[in-house]
Amino acid sequence: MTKTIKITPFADQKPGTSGLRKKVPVFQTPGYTEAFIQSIFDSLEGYAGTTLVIGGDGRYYNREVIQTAIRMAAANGFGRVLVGQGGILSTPAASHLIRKNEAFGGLILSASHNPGGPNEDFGLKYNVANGGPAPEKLTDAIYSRSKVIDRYLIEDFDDVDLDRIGTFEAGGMIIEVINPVTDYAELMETLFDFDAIRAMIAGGFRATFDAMHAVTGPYAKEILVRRLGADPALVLNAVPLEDFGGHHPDPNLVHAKALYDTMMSADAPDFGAASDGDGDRNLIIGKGVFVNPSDSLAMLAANAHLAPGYKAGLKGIARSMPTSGAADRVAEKLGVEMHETPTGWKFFGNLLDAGRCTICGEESAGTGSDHVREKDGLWAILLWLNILAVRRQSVSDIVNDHWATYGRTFYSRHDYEAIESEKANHLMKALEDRLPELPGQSVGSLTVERADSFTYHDPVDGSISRNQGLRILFEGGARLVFRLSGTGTSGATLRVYMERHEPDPALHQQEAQAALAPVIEAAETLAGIRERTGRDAPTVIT
Ligand code: G16
Repeated sequence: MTKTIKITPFADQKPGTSGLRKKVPVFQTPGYTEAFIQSIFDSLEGYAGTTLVIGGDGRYYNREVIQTAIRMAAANGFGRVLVGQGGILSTPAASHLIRKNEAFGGLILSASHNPGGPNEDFGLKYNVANGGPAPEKLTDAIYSRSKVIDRYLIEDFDDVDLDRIGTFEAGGMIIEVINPVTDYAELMETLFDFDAIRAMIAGGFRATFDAMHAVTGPYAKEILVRRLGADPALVLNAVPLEDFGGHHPDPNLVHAKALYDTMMSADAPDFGAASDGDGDRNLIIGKGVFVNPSDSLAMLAANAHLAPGYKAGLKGIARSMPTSGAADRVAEKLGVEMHETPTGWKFFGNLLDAGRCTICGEESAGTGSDHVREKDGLWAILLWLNILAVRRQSVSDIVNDHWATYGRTFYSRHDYEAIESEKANHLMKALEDRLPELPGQSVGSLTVERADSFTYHDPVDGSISRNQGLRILFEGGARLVFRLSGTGTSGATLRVYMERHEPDPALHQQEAQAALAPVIEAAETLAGIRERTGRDAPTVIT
């Protein structure tokens, strides 16, 4: 029976860079989760009788919200839901399922790389029929609706057994509990040369993967171990846990330090990789060499034609604005379009749908292609493996060769996490106010050429997104970007992105922080980070 439950709206349901992310106790506030889900449904049109995909990264509270979402989908008139067994679906697998089944959309329950547990983070986002995150127009509509919503609809039936694969009927709706891995693994087989990768591994190539106790464990076991023959002992932390074993499932050099240390040791495997909470991010480390995500995007784009799914070449490349310009040089050489979008995978959707780009990437450890409409951690790892199998060179050789061809773009991001929102806003405002007077000014050894607040004009639908980060471009091509993260759940996170291109191969082996020292100094001089935030050093340097 459908029940209509009265509620008072919540003022804080504004989706961020990737859906709504809050602490678990906030989502547990009576009516909170329901109000947000109903605001999503109320912002959609024409879904009666259609299919909705539901799944999450397995974090604490995942199962409870999935039961609520299923009951609400039934009450609101969906005809069928597809839900991953155990409530599990990686974000790219969910994107693929939406596309493959021509679903109306999907609810993805994840706070990505943020920690999980009773007092940690939870998240909820809606993906549209192309499999990608809801565009800004829709997230704005959801937020507007959430401010006035006064009721939600829910069916009254027993919990669905999420652990049993099968088809059930409840509340007038079909519920299919499906294997979360099978369809995704099949898609990967169509894109990559599994025989070549299998032969490389059989020949003694050692690949290790850290699933960080997050969603990719089952995917890695099926694809890397069962289908490609990788040593199961080298697939680490493969059991998804509600609290990710107490760690941050964030594949960076801080939270995947054990993997990094292994890869820097004398008897390191040939290839090391990790993914995040919901399986859309990737970390790539060769023996003795970390590949920064901006470089990884450029290297994957330059070599993608070596994999069967991309042998026809690329239609174009897209990157988020704060991502380094390394990929631009590849696009130029290939003679294909290059697009610069705001941070957030949702901005790639239109370009991919319109066939304006094939590969996209972000500095925040995300790379993907037009096979789905999300970034895809295992996809990036498999593309690297495919390239390694064809080129028969080490990661380090491929990296050095790329730099020799295109020059090296030194790149780093400094994060100042959980600073007071007011302080962060003041810092950004003060810097923005100064932008018009900066061109021509010297900052240490650098001279400002141009400074602006990034505005994106979507070439496909003409929409305009303003205030997407402050850019300071120096003569000679060095660049500094400031923006506030849209994914944190406590206070504000200031991100400062630095880059500098170095054409001379004799200077390519410098350490990134040293190579970027003048740009790092300029960041402090221009924004007064220490004084304004009270922080002496960044929380995380990547
Ligand atoms: C999300 C978005 C990405 C974005 C990243 C960081 O990733 O999907 O597009 O680059 O957040 O965003 P911010 O700098 O605003 O924190 P994920 O993996 O968290 O879903």
